[in-house]
Amino acid sequence: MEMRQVIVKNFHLVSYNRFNSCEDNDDKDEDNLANQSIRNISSGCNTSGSRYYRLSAVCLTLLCVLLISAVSVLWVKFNNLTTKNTDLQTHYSNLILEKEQLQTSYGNLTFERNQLQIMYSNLNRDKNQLQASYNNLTVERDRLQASYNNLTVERDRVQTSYNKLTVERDRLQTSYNNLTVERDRLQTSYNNLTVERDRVQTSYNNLSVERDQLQTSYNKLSVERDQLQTSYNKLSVERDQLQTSYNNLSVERDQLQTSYNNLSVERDQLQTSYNKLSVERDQLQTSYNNLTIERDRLQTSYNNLIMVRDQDQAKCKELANELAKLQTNYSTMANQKDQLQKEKDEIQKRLREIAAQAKLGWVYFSSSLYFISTEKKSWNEARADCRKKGADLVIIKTKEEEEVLVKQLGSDKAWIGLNDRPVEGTWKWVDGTALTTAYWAPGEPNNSGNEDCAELWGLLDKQGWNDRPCNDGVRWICKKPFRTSQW
Ligand SMILES: [Ca+2]
Ligand SMILES: [Ca+2]
Repeated sequence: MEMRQVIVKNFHLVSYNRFNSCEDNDDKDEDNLANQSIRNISSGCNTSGSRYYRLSAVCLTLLCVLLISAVSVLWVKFNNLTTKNTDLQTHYSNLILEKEQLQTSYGNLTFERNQLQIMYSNLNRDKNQLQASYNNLTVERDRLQASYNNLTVERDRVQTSYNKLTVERDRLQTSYNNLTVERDRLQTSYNNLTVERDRVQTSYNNLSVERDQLQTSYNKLSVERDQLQTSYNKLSVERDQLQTSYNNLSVERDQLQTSYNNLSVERDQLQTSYNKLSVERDQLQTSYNNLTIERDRLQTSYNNLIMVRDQDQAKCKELANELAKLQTNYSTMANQKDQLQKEKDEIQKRLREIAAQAKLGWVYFSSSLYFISTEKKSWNEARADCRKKGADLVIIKTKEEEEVLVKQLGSDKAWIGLNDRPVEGTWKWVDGTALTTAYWAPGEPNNSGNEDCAELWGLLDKQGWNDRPCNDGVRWICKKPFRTSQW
């Protein structure tokens, strides 16, 4: 219905425009065909108005019929389109539903695809692991195969060795059996030998006793042999003398032989004598040989004795030299002993003198004697007392001397032989020498109240020298050299 109202409205608008265009025909002359018609109509308007209106009404009627037909056609088409639109709407709804179903299916499929993807990844990883395991197993299998081959070879070799060892073992078993029999035999022999050894040991002990006895006898015989050797030497000399006599007699016998040539008996006798002499000669020859051997032995002993004697002589010379040295050392030590004895006597004498001085109150230190008074006097009176004692007030020259005097003085004060009375500030010792090394107490000398004489402080908190008015009464220290000659 709406579509129909729109179409009618458009038709009235077109008619109205056509009517307006008749009124404004002077202004509208662009389109050629329309302008021609309009000019014809305009010219008709001027000529015949009724005809124009009838023609217009016919045209309008025709136009209306035409429009109604068009509208009908359009209405039919619109209905068709509406039906199609409804169908399309239904179809669209179905499509939307299908799309949603497909969307759900797509989501399910995506989920399943993801799961499948994960499963695929897992399977791929498992596959890779299995592949790696397979590769490792392949390598392992190859290695085991190689090991198996090696073991097979080794087994064959071991089998061969086993066979050899079996044969060797059988051989060794046989040897072992033989050795067992041999061992039993040796054990028996060993037992017999043990018994024999004990018996031999006993015999050895007996023989040792006998050997000792024989050694004793041998020593006795050696002594006797030496005696016999002496006797033999004497007899040799006598034999030589007899030999000389015998030679003389032989000469005479030869002379007699000439005389007794005719006498066979004598010749036989002489022959007999000759034979005897031959025997005797042989004996003498034997004795001569023995003597030669004995002489060589004695010569060797003599040479050894000469060598020992030379060595002993050299030792004697060395001992003589050492004796001379010792004699010299002894003389030197004797002199030193005398010197030391003298020094000892001197020291003992000095000690006695020091002890005597100590009884008088003097103290010894480094070849000097010191007297520390118990009284208190002025510096002048103190010095006069020292001089009366053959000394003077102390002159301190070394740190050791200072320390000894401080120790002897104890916790007190005493005059020393130092003053600056002639020239203030110029300190001099009592022997006139200038002060070079001083041991003043801290802050001294200060000449506080005209202090011109020096005292020694042995106080616990103050040690050293102090200048002090000379008329003050304090203890004092005298010093004199220690000379033993004067005592
Ligand atoms: Ca002074
Ligand atoms: Ca002072």
